[in-house]
Amino acid sequence: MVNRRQVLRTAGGAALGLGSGLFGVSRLAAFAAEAVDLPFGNGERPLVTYPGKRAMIGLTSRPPQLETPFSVFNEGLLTPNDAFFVRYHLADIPLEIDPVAFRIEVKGKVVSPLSLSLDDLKNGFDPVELVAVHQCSGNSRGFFDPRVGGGQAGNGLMGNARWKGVPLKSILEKAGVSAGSVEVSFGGLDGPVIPETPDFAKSLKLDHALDGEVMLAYQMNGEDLPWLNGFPVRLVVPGFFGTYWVKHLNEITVLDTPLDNFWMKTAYRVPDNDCACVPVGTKPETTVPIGRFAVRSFITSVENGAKVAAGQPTALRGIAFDGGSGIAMVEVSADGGKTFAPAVLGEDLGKFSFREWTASVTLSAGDHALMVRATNVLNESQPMEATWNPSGYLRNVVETTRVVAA
Ligand SMILES: Nc1nc2c(c(=O)[nH]1)N[C@H]1C(S)=C(S)[C@@H](COP(=O)(O)O)O[C@H]1N2
Ligand SMILES: [Mo]
Repeated sequence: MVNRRQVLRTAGGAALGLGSGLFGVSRLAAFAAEAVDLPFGNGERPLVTYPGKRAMIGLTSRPPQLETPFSVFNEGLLTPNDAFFVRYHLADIPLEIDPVAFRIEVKGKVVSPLSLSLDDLKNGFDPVELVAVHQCSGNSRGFFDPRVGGGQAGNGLMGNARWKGVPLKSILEKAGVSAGSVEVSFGGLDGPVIPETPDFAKSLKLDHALDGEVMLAYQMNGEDLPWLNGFPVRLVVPGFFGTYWVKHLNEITVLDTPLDNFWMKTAYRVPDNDCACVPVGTKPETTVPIGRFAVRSFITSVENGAKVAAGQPTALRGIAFDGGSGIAMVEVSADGGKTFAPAVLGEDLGKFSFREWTASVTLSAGDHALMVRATNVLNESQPMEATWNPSGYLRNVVETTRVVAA
């Protein structure tokens, strides 16, 4: 069999060695040809290249964590695979996977445990396709004021892709969920470097796992999943934050008690109230696992600080999304939020997708604060003032883009 083993390769074609390879800090520096400055304190980041990726904003190198340069979101509604963000928790990421030997074990409280090959997955079930936004809980954390701990990201830990795979429901139905089960947990091929670090695993409530929307995806935008985005199979949990989108998925376990590991019980929790927020600097009394995305919208066609022509129309374009009800309305303000006018919504790729919007503003000479605000089908919108929580999750304030008209 030719090319049976698939190995994460560098652009030059050499297989990565463990330890000294691409993921060493020294090598990363060699790849950092340019730098970018994210618009908050200590926002200087190298632009780095990894196998299968164009120049990306480097957040950490062990494990690789890459942010999408924001200009990519103006290129189209789907985020190209080579520009899609990368997030890992544990440094021991898989560098070599045999797609023929690869198996997904379906186990725990099931009638018949399964051991699924890629071929079983691709040919043994009816495939589905869905366009959905994927977003890290820590997207935009660098804008929190006061600042909070964790990866200091700009707005590039999100992306929109067409996912193809098999509904988790079909797999669980084939295995047969035993009576009394409450959750399903998911684990991937990556692991901690030292045994004291808790391995990454996440769980979903059983009814969520069986909703028919949660998917085991093996394709992204018509191609195999990029290695760093979870090759060969990842979980896609439409509308929910990326922490549940387990990559290199190889273990599905049906549970009769809730998963209470570090990643469910301690990390990725938000204040248990409507805004998932607390007064600045305080701690929530009770928390719940993070869930769906809040409504967000961005101007992508003009950058902060851009110069535009005074006295004539400036075309604006951007994106909006929410946790899966769909975008009902987008409005734009050219006067710092005093008045808003409706934007025109673009093509509808489905309720989990980025929704494009366009608008036109005519600005007098001088400085202007452009703002965009989206409202979803549930009539939820975005706050004019940023909310706060100690983990830096769920930023969804109405964003401001400052421009100079001349
Ligand atoms: N196996 C594995 N899956 C994982 C993670 C991880 O560390 N290991 N991180 C999660 C988090 S927090 C996010 S935001 C997404 C990132 O997915 P991406 O790298 O494809 O963008 O993967 C999720 N799935
Ligand atoms: Mo994340």
